[in-house]
Amino acid sequence: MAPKYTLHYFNLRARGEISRWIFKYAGQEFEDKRYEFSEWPAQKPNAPDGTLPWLEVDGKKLSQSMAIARYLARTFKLAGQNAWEEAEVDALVDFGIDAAKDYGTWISAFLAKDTKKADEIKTKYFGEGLPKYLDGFQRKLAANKDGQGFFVGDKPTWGDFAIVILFDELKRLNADFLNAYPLLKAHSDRVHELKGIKEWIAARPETSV
Ligand SMILES: N[C@@H](CCC(=O)N[C@@H](CS)C(=O)NCC(=O)O)C(=O)O
Repeated sequence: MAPKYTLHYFNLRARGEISRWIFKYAGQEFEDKRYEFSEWPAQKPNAPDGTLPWLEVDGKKLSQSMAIARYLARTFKLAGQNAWEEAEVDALVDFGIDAAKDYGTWISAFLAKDTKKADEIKTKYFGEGLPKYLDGFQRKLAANKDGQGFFVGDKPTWGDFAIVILFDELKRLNADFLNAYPLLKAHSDRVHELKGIKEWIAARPETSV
């Protein structure tokens, strides 16, 4: 019998969204369990690391968003076709985490309602911090099939999902930031059109992050 999957997370995209895209692209049923912040204190003791997200697979519990996404990607053949491709995908995902570092700083300043500081960090991020990563992403993409396909190999991987999800979040702050990167922009469009992903983007709950 197929395993039963439940993804426990807040009602946010944030650290839960890569795993949701993997399920949707794989056409795998799962329970998308979303907690309100007020429900969390009572739920916290059930989470293996005391944090969200966590994944339940037939009663077994797995914590840590990236371990969960990597496990699902391996399970549904979205992690790369061999050990080298898997490593390239992991490197791509980690590069995405590096690229997002200052974004987290911006969010913290914003949540602390220090809007002046948030604006300063945001301007610096899009003007100085992010471009070197965008150059790097475009270089990686261009090195595979002239940038006309996906980042690694000849089909989508969870690395493509991780980067497009990051870019979608950044677009909410600065709609035009990909204009100078036509290959990356076309890649995002390609991923958004994938079966399962397109329907999910249209149907998912609207949330702040
Ligand atoms: N490294 C962990 C971080 C998990 C994390 O900090 N989750 C936040 C929500 S995004 C959380 O659980 N906050 C509530 C708490 O720590 O009690 C992961 O990637 O899963």
